[in-house]
Amino acid sequence: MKLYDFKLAPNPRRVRIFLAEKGVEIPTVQVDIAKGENRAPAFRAKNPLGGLPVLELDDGRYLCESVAICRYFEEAHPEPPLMGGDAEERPWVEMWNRRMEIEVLFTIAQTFRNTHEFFAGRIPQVPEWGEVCRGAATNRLRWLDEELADRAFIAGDRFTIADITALVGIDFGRVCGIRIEAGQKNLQRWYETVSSRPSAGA
Ligand SMILES: N[C@@H](CCC(=O)N[C@@H](CS)C(=O)NCC(=O)O)C(=O)O
Repeated sequence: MKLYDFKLAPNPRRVRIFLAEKGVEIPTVQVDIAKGENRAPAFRAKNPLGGLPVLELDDGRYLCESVAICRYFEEAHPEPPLMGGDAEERPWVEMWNRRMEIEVLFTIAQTFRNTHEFFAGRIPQVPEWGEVCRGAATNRLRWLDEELADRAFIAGDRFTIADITALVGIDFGRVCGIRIEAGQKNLQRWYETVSSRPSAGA
């Protein structure tokens, strides 16, 4: 088993943090997005969409999508539960993780993809759409600050995959100038808590 990874990209970091929280170590292979290695035929044979991360299983299959890869490890290593400990908790963690994906990570990633020179010439960029996404991401961080007024973590009173998704999204926001604003005390408190976990270094 091995994980196709790129150290600088947020989605592979989601899986690395998840694995660190589980205490699971697997070999990784760096696929350099900056050099376009993820778009080369050798990698597209593994994932035709060219996205990272990809988990190569021992039977030769390639599991794509960060959350699917996390699910694989949640099932194989249930402790500590990061996707909900029981039937009552799982739908809530799923709801919050979806929200962190769609409302935070996606809007920040779309801002980057549509406005940053890194992607110029690599993908069709629509800067106006990037700015719409920047506004949405900024609003979503304000919303998240309000949500975190009465609980420690995104999905409740314990750390879950939803915190991982929000953390990688917010950290990635640096590359396109999206930051936690002064005065967002709940979000800042949460950020300091999750960033101080050893897994955040993954
Ligand atoms: N929904 C996918 C997204 C995969 C994805 O877009 N990964 C980014 C890195 S964060 C990527 O490979 N970008 C390079 C590209 O699109 O060329 C997942 O969660 O794994």
